Amino acid sequence: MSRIVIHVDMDYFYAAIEEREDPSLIGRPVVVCMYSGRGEHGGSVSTSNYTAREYGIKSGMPCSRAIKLNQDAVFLPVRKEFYTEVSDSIMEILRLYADSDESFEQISIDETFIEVTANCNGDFECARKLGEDIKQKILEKEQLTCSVGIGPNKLIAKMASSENKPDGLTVISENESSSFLKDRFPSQLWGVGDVTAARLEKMGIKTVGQIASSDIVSLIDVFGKKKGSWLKKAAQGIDESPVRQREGSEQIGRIATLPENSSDHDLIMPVLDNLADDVIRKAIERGVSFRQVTLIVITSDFKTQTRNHTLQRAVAEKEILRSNLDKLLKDFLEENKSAIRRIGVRVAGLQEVSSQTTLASYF
Ligand code: DCP
Ligand code: CA
Ligand code: CA
Repeated sequence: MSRIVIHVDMDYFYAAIEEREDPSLIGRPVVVCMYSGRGEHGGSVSTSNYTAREYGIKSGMPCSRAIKLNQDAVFLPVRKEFYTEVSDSIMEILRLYADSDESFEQISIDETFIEVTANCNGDFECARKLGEDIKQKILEKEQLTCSVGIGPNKLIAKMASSENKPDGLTVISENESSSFLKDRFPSQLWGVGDVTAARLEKMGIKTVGQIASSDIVSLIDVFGKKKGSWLKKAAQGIDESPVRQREGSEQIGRIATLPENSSDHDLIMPVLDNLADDVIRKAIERGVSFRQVTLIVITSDFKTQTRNHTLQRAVAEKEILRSNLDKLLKDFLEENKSAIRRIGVRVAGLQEVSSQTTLASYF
């Protein structure tokens, strides 16, 4: 059975959020800048929308240069906190598709690997449907587009997602991997940087296919054992690295089955209260506070839904958790008629509690 990994990358993320918040920006070149505070235009470009990219404006370039490329572009300062909140909500949506909590790997603010091997039983058509569903959910809930890549491992999934950007969906099955790779420049292989690309060029290697058919001994000669064997495998589309939860992206969660299916707030809340107690106890044990509160609901028809809320600051206080869950549950019950079967609590955005004073305020 083939492994199946989904890679999701949001399109022009910071700029897309700014467009969503202010639709009058749509159609104009938008540049999001990380201002350094030195001079009016000191700083570098975080990202730009696709209209601005047509003028050559790119991530990483000085903002002063971007202005020269297009004086009429809209320049906006980075709002990192806000983008992180949006990112958290997107991750909440994506998490539900993973085989398990451990098979979900967020690699940056707008990018994630999701292992769906078990969920799809190795069937790429099933994975394609999940990919379509992911795109639709993110669009519905966040009004943002993303590009999805699906492959037999992280390497292929990652490269597939940039194939049809923006708003793309590209599926590359195990059989298609080598033809997908073979005519590309070595620099396009995920993990090959400028230095490696230049060395390969010197060896007369111009395509990924040529790496794949190179003698491994000569690759190891030039790149050393580790990198040399990695190159040989990667060029053939082989990548065994697991999808795994990153440190700092952990969460604490508890879930329970109700004594009977119910849509009665007064009946459900005591169960939720106990779960919240457990979660707080665990957070205190681990010395962490949290910023994101999620209510998980599994209805009598076995559908899973979540509702989440991001707090102003990280806390680990029972009362705050309880009142947020209470509100999320009320909102849910107002919108939904089907009875609830299982209920759960999850907190994320965990932060180490460093100072004693903050710890004391737990109790
Ligand atoms: N970012 C940044 N500085 C960089 C690169 C990126 O601050 N040098 C931020 C802004 C981006 C976000 O990270 O919106 C995600 O980076 P990506 O490389 O995924 O770029 P985008 O999402 O902006 O565009 P694309 O549609 O090409 O993925
Ligand atoms: Ca992106
Ligand atoms: Ca990215």
